[in-house]
Amino acid sequence: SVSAESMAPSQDKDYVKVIIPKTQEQKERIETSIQNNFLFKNLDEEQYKDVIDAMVEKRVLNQEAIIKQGGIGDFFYVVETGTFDVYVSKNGVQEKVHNYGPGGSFGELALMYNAPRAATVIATSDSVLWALDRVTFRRILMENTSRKRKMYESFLEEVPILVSLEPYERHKIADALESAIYENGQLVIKQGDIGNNFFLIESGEARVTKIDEGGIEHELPGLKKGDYFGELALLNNKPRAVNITAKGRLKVATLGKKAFVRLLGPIVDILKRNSDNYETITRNVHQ
Ligand code: 1OR
Repeated sequence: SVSAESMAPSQDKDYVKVIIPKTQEQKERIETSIQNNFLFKNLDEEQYKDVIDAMVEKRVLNQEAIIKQGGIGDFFYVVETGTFDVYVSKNGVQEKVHNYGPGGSFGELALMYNAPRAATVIATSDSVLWALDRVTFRRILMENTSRKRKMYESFLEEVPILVSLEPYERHKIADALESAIYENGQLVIKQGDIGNNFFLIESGEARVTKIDEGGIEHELPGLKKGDYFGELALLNNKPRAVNITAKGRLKVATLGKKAFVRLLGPIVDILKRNSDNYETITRNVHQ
């Protein structure tokens, strides 16, 4: 429309939509496969429909290589059923670096950066994939994805707990993060509540307090930019152990529980080890 064009004058309208005819049943299978995938969040109705229209069903056999490192990027893939292993070869040595199951997706890097495929992806069972062509991927999914990865990149690089991760692992975290603002005095976490989110402090500070059995609130060491909180309830499936309150204006980036488990798996041991320190701190509170 005219108004849309005037709002986005530089946008390239010179494309033909890819439409691969499919049954209602196929469309439903795609919707199920992408429903928990962060790359497909925040699409408007038309974009969502265009993505589903453009996807192609691809059945692969166990041990088939769907992507070869160094190859040209043609498609982005979403896993409907089955499992995949990812290998990166460096100096002639091939190393398994990752794996995917239903709902996972891969092959975005070569499309985003016009780069050769960064890894080899091999099916480890007979599987069903949905493939999205490069042009549709770039037109609809890329902007959001690269905006978020860029937005959180420098911040995540400076979060101490995440330094041991690969850059690509931080990218995946960026895909899943949502920012939220709390004003001075606002409660972010309430002691005793069920925990659903993990938090990183993007800017500002937070107060930490614990109410003892006698109902008295004790002040614990506070939190600042780059610190994290909210992991304990998620690690242990226990109620929130403390209150966290914004001290001034507080900006946090949050991960839901499922994303936390999936994306922070490699550092769970560090998180657990760090949480042993809390016991020393809280023990002092009860004395
Ligand atoms: P692609 O288009 O380059 C291969 O094709 C895909 O494998 C790639 O997009 C990613 O979607 C996916 N490094 C690079 N690519 C990876 C990695 C990875 N894991 C999955 N892919 N890792 C870093 C290894 C040094 C593994 C991080 C856990």
